[in-house]
Amino acid sequence: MDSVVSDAVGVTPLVVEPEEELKSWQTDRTRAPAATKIVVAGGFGVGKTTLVTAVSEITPLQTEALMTEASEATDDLSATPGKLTTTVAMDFGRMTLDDDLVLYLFGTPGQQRFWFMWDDLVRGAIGAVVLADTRRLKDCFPALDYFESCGMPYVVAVNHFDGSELFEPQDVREALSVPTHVPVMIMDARRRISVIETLLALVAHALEETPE
Ligand SMILES: Nc1nc2c(ncn2[C@@H]2O[C@H](COP(=O)(O)OP(=O)(O)OP(=O)(O)O)[C@@H](O)[C@H]2O)c(=O)[nH]1
Ligand SMILES: [Mg+2]
Repeated sequence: MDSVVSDAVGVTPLVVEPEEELKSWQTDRTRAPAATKIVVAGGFGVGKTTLVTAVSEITPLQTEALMTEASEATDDLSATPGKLTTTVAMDFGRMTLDDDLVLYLFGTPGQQRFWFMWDDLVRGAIGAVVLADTRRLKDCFPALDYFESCGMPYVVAVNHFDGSELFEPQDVREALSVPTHVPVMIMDARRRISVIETLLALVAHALEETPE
């Protein structure tokens, strides 16, 4: 029988749940999980919010606003005709990579008029995923330039949209002039496994670049 605690008349009795079995890493203080911050950047509508949503183990924080006819001239929706909203501040999600490593994912807003927020969003991050779409490669140049100039480790992740031509990572590397030490991969922002592979590549790369 569940034990019931009630010490005052009229107070709803508390049902004490049997104690959840704690895992070793939850009790071993020397193995407290390291929390790290990762930024997901890239051009407008490339799939940043989709990536954070696909992999987050908590309900992601989203700041989506409906797109209206007023932005037709500014925001090119030809590559993503089904897109109805845009991120106006940030996406936030959490992903536990293993017992020792928790990633906090911060998706940036893609529209140029919100780029001023990047400086705040990247503060304290260990690295960034720069998402690219091969149909509009130039849209990721501002993000590449940004992380190159601030010296933050990054990987280039090509979010392959169905129906678009599939390129080899080497072709993308050459087209974007990405240095050889920076990982370039083809992935699908909708698929959790694919996103995890991308995040693992970023963490490994960030550790190589800044081992301490
Ligand atoms: N087919 C396909 N559609 C995708 C993929 N990734 C995202 N989408 C769709 O593309 C659109 C853009 O996705 P978002 O995740 O909102 O893009 P975003 O980069 O966060 O956009 P902004 O925040 O407005 O810059 C949405 O309609 C998604 O459903 C993909 O890998 N394949
Ligand atoms: Mg978004």
